[in-house]
Parts: sequence; C-alpha cells; structure tokens
Amino acid sequence: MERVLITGAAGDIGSRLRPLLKPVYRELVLSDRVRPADLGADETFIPTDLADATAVEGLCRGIDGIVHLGGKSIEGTWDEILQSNIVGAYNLFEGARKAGVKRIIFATSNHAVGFYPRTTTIPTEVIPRPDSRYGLSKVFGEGLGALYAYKHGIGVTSIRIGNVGDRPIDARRLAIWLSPEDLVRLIRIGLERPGIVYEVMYGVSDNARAWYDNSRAAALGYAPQDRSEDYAEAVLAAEPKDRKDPVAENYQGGPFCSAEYSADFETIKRNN
Ligand code: 15L
Repeated sequence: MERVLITGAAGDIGSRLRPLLKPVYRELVLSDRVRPADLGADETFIPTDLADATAVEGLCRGIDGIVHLGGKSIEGTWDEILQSNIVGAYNLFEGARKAGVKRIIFATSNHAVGFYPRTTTIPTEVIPRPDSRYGLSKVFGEGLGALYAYKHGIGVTSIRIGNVGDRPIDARRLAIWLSPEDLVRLIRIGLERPGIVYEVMYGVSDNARAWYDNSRAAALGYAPQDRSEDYAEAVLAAEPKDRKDPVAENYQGGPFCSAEYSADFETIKRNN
C-alpha cells in the first residue's frame, strides 16, 4: 500500500485520521467537496464531488487503497442521501474498479443495524436493520463492497463504525465508542492484511458494554488498545436521569431510531 486516498478527508473522522495515517503510507491523497481548513503545505488535496462520476474516476487513478469516508454522516433528506451516499458510493467503487484499486475500506455505521435492541449482542452476519435513510445507505454501501469484492476482486472491508471521538460522550457511546487509534488499527487490517476478500468488522474499541460480537475482527488480528470502561464512571454520573424517549433507549441506534417514528412501539417490542 503506497498511495492511499481518503474521501471525506475534511470531516471529523477524516481530520482525525490524516495525521495518524500520514506516517504509515508513502502518499496520502485527500479528497472532499470542501478543502480541510487546516490543510498542510505537504498534503495533497483534490476537491471532488462524489456525485460526479468522471471526477471520481480521475481521483482513483494511480491509487492503491481507499478509505471511503465521504458522504453524509448523519440523517438527511432522501435526495441528499441518494446523491451523497448512494450515487457517491457507487461512483467511488466504479472509479476504483476502472483504476485497478486493490483495497477499499468502506466506512459503514452502527446505524446499518441500529434497530437491534440493546439487550442483544449481534455478530457481523445479522440481517440489516437500518434505523434511518442514512443507515439504509450504509447497507447499500456494504452490499456494493461485497459485489465489487466477489465480482471484481477488490479487497473490501466494511467497518461498522460506532462513534469516533477522544472519549465516549454518553451512556450509549460507552457501548459503541471507537478511539481514532483503534480505527487506524482496523483500517490497517483492511488495507494491508494479505488475503482480504470481503470482511465486515465492528468499529468499536475494547468496550465492556459493547452490543457487538467482534470475533471476526479479532480473528483478523484486531487488538483494540482503548477501553470505554475507563470513562464509565464519569459518563454515567453526567447522564440525565429522566430520559423520555423509550424507542431511542430500547435500540442500539438511539435517537436515529426514534426520529420520524410512527410505529406502535409496544406491539413491535412484544412481537420481536
Ligand atoms: C454515525 O454513524 C454518525 O456518523 C455519527 O455522527 C454519530 O451519530 C454516530 O453514528 C453515533 O451513532 O453515535
């Protein structure tokens, strides 16, 4: 892996990854619609709209591996999600195929499976239960990854990212927190480990309260170094005591699940 492209490089995760991946790969190519505010003179930045297939094709030329973070990272209107995450991801995989890119990391999300209850521990093979149009677009991206892996031989790893940050910020994030350094560990497996065809891993640190069975990631060599439990006492002390959103509290996806909710929650809960 010599030339690695990061899409969505100006976003929160992209900004955290840039300095961490810089010493690892000979050349990092950064892309986003907007220029990162803190772009260094020694960084290569190519502004690209993922919805522009021709531009994306050009962006992928000469690249060995891609960390695809680009697109909308929260819920949006159907048209926003369609253009940024669905058309955008398709263009990216197509551009990569035409350019002969060897590996892709697809940044998927816990919201691809957000409608699993917090009482269950889910493996990576579960049936998708997206909790939003955003989560649905991530299911689409995971599918694209499998298609381009098995049909076109690109080694693809989908990382179902929980919540990346310096520390877990609330009780829900104690289960799904991912330190930037542990994210780098996952990315390096996907880009560098020999023999990757198509893999799905949960993007979480070593969290005692995790809702995920991440044994596949462990088998591939993932050994997270950060633990949300180190922050649990402080996080739980700061947690509001009177939460009034039973749908959000029931499901792993939290408020993404309760937004625009119109089902009969009690009936669903009883039957499933
Ligand atoms: C995500 O997928 C989002 O990109 C991020 O903004 C957070 O909302 C995160 O999930 C989360 O669930 O905390």
